[in-house]
Amino acid sequence: MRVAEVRVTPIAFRDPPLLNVAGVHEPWALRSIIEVVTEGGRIGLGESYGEDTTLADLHACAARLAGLDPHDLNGLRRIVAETLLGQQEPAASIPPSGTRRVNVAFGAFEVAMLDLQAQQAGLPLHALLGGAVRERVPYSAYLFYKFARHHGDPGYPTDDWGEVISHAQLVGETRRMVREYGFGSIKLKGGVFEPEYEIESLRALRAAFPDHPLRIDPNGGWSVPTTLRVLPKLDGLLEYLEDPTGTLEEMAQVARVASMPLATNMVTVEFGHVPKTISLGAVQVILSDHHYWGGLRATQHLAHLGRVFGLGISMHSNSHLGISLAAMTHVGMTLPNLTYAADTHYPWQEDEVIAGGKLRFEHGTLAPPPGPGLGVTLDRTALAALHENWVRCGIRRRDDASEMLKHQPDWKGARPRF
Ligand code: GKR
Ligand code: MG
Repeated sequence: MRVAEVRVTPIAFRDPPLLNVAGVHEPWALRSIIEVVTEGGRIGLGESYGEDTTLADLHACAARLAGLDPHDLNGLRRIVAETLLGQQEPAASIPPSGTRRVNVAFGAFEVAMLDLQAQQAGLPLHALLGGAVRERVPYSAYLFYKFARHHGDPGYPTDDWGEVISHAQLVGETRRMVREYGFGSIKLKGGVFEPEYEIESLRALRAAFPDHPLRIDPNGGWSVPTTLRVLPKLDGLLEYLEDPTGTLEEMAQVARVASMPLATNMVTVEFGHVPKTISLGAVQVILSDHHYWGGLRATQHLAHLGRVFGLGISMHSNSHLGISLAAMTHVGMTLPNLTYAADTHYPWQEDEVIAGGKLRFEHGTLAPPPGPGLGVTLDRTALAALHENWVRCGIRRRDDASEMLKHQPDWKGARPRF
């Protein structure tokens, strides 16, 4: 089996006006769809970021992949590193930082090549990855405060979630998400309002959902003094506190006094960050993400390191479609220490690029689509329409801050915000 051609298609899909520390989601979220086509006409799929910088990297690498055996993942890594860094990565050790760009591009193609390997073997991807330790992967309800509508006319109907700013509105959003998807745990995207307000929201959620584990993620929006001030109010309320502060050192200061585990997808984001994370005792849970940790095998390596160092493992998400969700689910099935329900933005996305439409959760969990490989194929009509969105929307880089300034011209985005 040899690669004949690699196609990278930028797409844009509808995204609701979800609030976070950086501002508000724009009307269109960007993504790239990767197709690795073999000489025999088999197609392996991947999904990654759609920002112009990532697209440039993916296109540059894609042009050099013809002739590669999809089993040769070391060969893939070599080509990606040579293309993006102009040289090989050091063999002896992983640098303390700076591998993210290579990891992102490698991860995008690695998923597609693993899809091909598994298709050829006639195995579901989780079997190729070593076998399932669970039949289904649990996901959490990912709550956002949100505006009722986008600023201006995005050219499509307003979403039907309405405004979510008050505690009652947030409880309503959660009730709908739990009713429709069956999620058994809850994550609140924080860093939007004063921490005390968001903690009141958590209390309202606790009252409405007494048995659901809760998390809050201010995305580094709180200073250390602010976090230390509000920590006692969070005692007994959270299964983990995600990225309250913005640096490893700050997380370590918080961790020394926090009663709950600290989780991150912001301060430990490459293997080179792991030694310092451990020596500082900065976090207790790492949110893995195959899109930037370097693919599905890297996700398994990270989970294994978690076992070595006694760290919990969960999964991070950005706005994404079904190829990413299928990949997350396959790898999640193979991680013995996936000790927390994974994040997913999927309920917020109405568009889809895979044939058969949206994947369906049961009791807050997902099993991958049946069949060899990832189990998903492309809906070509949808792909063309989503690509057309990308051509027309003009957004080439996510910019939540500029979008927020359209709603609130006096909004201040400096971090820490509180
Ligand atoms: O989609 O607004 C968002 C999130 O804030 C996202 O950008 C984060 O990367 O979900 C993510 C997180 O857990 O930090
Ligand atoms: Mg996070």
